[in-house]
Amino acid sequence: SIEASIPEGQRAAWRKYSAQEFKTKDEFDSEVVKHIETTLARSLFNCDEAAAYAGTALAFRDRLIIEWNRTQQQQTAADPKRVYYLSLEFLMGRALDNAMLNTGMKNIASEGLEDLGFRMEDVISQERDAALGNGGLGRLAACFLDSLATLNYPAWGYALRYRYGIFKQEIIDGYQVEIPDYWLDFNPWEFPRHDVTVDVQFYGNVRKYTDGSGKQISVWENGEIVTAVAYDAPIPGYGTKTTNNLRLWSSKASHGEFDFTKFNSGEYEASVADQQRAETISAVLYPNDSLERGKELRLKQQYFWCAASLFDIVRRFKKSRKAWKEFPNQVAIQLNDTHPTLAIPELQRILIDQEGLEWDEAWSIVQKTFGYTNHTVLPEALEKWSVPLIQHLLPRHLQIIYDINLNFLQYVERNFPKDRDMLSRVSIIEESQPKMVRMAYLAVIGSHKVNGVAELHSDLIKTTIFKDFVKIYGPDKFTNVTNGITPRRWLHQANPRLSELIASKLGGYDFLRDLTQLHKLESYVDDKEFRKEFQEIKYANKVRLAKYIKEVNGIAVNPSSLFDIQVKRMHEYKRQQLNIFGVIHRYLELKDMSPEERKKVQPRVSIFGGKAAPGYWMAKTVIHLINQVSKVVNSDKDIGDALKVVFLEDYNVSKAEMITPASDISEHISTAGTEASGTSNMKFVLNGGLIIGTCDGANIEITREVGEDNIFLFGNLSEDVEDLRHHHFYGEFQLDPSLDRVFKTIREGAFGDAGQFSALVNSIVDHGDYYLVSDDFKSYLDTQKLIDEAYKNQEEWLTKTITSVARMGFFSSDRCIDEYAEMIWNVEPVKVQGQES
Ligand code: F58
Repeated sequence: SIEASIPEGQRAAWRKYSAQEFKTKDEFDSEVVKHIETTLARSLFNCDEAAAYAGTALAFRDRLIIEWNRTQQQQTAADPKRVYYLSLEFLMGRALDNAMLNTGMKNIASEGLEDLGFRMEDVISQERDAALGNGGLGRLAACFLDSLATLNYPAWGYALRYRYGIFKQEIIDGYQVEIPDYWLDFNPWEFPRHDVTVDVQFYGNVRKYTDGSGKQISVWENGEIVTAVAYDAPIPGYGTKTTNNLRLWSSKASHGEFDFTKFNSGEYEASVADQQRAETISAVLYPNDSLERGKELRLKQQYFWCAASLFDIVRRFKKSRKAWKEFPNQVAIQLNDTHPTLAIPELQRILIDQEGLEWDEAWSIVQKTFGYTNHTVLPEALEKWSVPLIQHLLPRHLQIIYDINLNFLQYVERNFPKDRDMLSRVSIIEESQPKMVRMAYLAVIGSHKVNGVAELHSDLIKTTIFKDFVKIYGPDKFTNVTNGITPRRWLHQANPRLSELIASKLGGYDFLRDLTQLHKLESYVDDKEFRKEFQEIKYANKVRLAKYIKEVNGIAVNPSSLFDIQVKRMHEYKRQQLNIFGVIHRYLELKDMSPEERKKVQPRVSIFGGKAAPGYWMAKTVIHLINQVSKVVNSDKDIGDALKVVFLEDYNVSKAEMITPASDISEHISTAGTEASGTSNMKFVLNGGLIIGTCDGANIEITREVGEDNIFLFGNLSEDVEDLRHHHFYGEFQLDPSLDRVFKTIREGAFGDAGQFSALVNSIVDHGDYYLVSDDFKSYLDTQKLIDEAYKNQEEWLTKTITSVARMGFFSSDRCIDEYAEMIWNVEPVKVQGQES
């Protein structure tokens, strides 16, 4: 063993002084004070909340790194098959609360902080979010890391260490303004590994020659080198000793700071420019949640990250000195969407150009190694890169992609000799001007499994974008893994009182590791005391949100109103416009009523939140309209509490933790067939809110689990979307009178300059209503009516919400990860032992 190589005396010294995890309140306090006084050079006399946060975070960071080290040592010794989750985005949010809860030390820390004169909540709220993601895709990756560690899977996440995460959103005069999110000022959760670096090549040319044995050799040379430096972030599991690793790559110039040769010869600016160009690669997260096409820097990010990660993975594999054919038995790589697809030609390149394997042998290893998760069927979001760009940036990879394509098309031709069109349909290369590489096809061809993220979505990809590939490979290559969410963050952390109430009935917190146990709550549906507490918790969560709204927006909302929430990225397919048109309709109806009638109406607060991609003009227009409606409605004396409209700025993970538990109704109202899954729908129901939704994404599985009586579904079905769009195209439709009235009101300038909203209205009236807002409007309004009525019967409402919570066990990301592990990765957990054992 490794231990035996170290003399006993040294071993004893190391063991004696080896770092220990704090176990008691006093030990915790001693760590915090030590960090405040030494690491931070502060004292009792100048310790503010920020310093208290820093001290606490550093104490927990030490603790995590002890467990991290132990985990890595034991996993190295066991040398099991590992999972590598490649995702350009990890929307982690805050880490401290999560670390405290997952290690089970939050109570001790709370008491400790109190001794030192601080309140836990204030300390927690000092932390900025790690916002390395756009939306659902990035947050899913973060939930998966939590589940992988909790379930003891030996797993690594790989991503980029962006200097700027998703922008901070400010609303100024009703418009979105983007502020850069520089988040690295103080980040106690990362460990720079200046000794773990990878040199990554770009540009250059390929030289071919034939070696002595007649073998064709390709050498990629004369390129530009950029160095990747690893930064590691520990990922603690809940109630386990496993602490996994998220490795983020940062780019820097390969010659260190700046090039002194150039500098000394007077090329001062050029030498600094080189350095900056290298650092630019990992500088910023692209803020588009539906694709930005063709930006060279984005492609550079993708390759930089794939190359560094694969080098790291291969390096780790090679330490075990196993034969190459063992690679897929040691390594499973999951591609989170097509962003890491270059990892496929990169692994092929390493195997044939550097390790000397034959093409076929290498390709079989590649296919067994990769799995690909698709998150969208929207055509505009499917990634394509121009052939000339790839040729320029990655000349060797383009050759390999062409060879992959050639082999694949030959295979298709042999098997489908009668279908000539098939070849051009499935070719990785789209014969356009310029030619394009279809990344999703490359990902399908290079993987052994392809999965969608909810049942409807997985069915849709098989019948639309990947239809031909189902014929070619058979249906078994395609599968479904319905998304899930971690109950640690989205119940225990976001809603501690509800978590505690559940624990009190279920005999402890085991349900946080096995969420299906929630079903036992059904026997408390009629328990008076339980119901009362459940209801009180919801109310308290609404009070907390109301306070926040008052503080930030200056709007007074009544916590007894029905809280109707739609928070997610702003996008036409998600249809926030449908929601706000519905709000305008409600406003007009209220205005029509007499004061007496108005009093009988169920009061409602419509709450919106979400960022628009900076260049997405239509999404920004919807934000503006919401804010304008908010201004008019909230200041209308006739309306009072009957309707309030709120736009919460800068929606992010930590805000979601406060907002989610406060909903009565949340909206998941995408055009059927467009939202792959959605995951906030799950979070809202798990926290005792009901949802209004279309038959789309995971809404369908949620309905199956909670029962049709406990969800408000409306709208057209995905199978009818094509026909409906056709009708619009031929002008065969009648605008619903209520929607017509809403549009008239907007056009009359009731919400400010009508010109600002004309394109939005026209997209529906004149330009085909691609997202079918008009087709679903009536059904949406009718369903909102039902909700008003249902909410008036608070007892029944409560029964619905409790029953729903009890039936949400399926949606844990733990279930999801176990499915990936079994169906796609073929990996087993490795139990990490504690210090004493
Ligand atoms: C989301 N995709 C889906 N993409 O829209 C959502 O239905 C699903 O629940 C979630 O993935 C998890 O499966 C998504 O968030 C992005 O943000 C990409 C960012 C990079 C550019 C392309 C979109």
